[in-house]
Amino acid sequence: MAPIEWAGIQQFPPATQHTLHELLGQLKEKDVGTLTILVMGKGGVGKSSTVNSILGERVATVSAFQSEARNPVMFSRSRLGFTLNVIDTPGIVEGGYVNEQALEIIKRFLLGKTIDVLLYVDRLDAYRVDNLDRQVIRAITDTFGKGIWQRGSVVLTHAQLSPPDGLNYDDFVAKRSEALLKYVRLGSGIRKQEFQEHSIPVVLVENSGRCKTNDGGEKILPNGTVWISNLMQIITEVVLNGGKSITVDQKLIDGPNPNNRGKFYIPLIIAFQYFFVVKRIQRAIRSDIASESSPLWELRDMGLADGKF
Ligand SMILES: Nc1nc2c(ncn2[C@@H]2O[C@H](COP(=O)(O)OP(=O)(O)OP(=O)(O)O)[C@@H](O)[C@H]2O)c(=O)[nH]1
Ligand SMILES: [Mg+2]
Repeated sequence: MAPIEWAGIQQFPPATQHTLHELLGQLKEKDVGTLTILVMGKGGVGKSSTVNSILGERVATVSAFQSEARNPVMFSRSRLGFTLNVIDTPGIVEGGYVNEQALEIIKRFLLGKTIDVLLYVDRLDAYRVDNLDRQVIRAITDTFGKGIWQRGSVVLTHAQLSPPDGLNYDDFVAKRSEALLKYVRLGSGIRKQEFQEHSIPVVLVENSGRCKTNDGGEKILPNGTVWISNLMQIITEVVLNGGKSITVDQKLIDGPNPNNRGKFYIPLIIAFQYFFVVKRIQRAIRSDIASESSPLWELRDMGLADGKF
């Protein structure tokens, strides 16, 4: 079934449409004819709203309250021979824990699909990162493998804000990004150096209808960034510069955790250590006992050294 025409693109101001067409052109030039974006994150952070903002259509269900939706939804649109797929997913945190069942449903939904970009969504106006963020990142990493982060970007919604404590906007954004990226690093288990070499972009988003606009009618952030164009630009860069797309196959679904494959050898290593190390120690102890003469420290400990120390 051919995807329906991307009508929403015409909702954007001319300048944004121009940028989007240019980016599609860049992708097609590199033989990328399909772009599949997976949107994930905790509940209520603005995932569905971001999907709607990207498409320029109100298709994903947005709710101010905890949504009942349990199933991912994929929206496919085509434009000039190019196919854009955006996958909205339910939040994967419930009652302070990662909901494994929700993850399982997402995995099964993705079977046979190829993810080109992961958008990990959170809010800019959250002032703390905690262990739960780390667990969410770990759950995503365990599901798709570390490689997903080479195709990942952190999206921060609610970006039209006045920072607290008199901080300036860019400093606030830098601080929040840094804090969150640290948890992405810890949760994904990517080594510090590798993480620095392949930095994960952070993109700001303001989904509210009350977002400020520039003279051309394009939505802008407090620092002047034209955010829809910027978001699509970063997504394009991630595709063109990043690692490999992630194809979700049966092996990824029921196979061992893709990051833990080497752990298969752990029992073998332990057995090896037992035979070669423990046995040798045992032999050494036995020969020690056989040689009878107790060392001075042993005599001392037994109170028999008679002041020889
Ligand atoms: N001001 C503002 N509100 C936003 C933004 N993004 C989302 N919202 C609001 O936040 C609430 C939750 O948004 P959703 O898009 O439904 O969030 P979600 O992550 O899809 O939520 P779940 O699917 O329940 O996990 C809604 O009331 C949105 O209108 C944003 O960038 N700015
Ligand atoms: Mg949603």
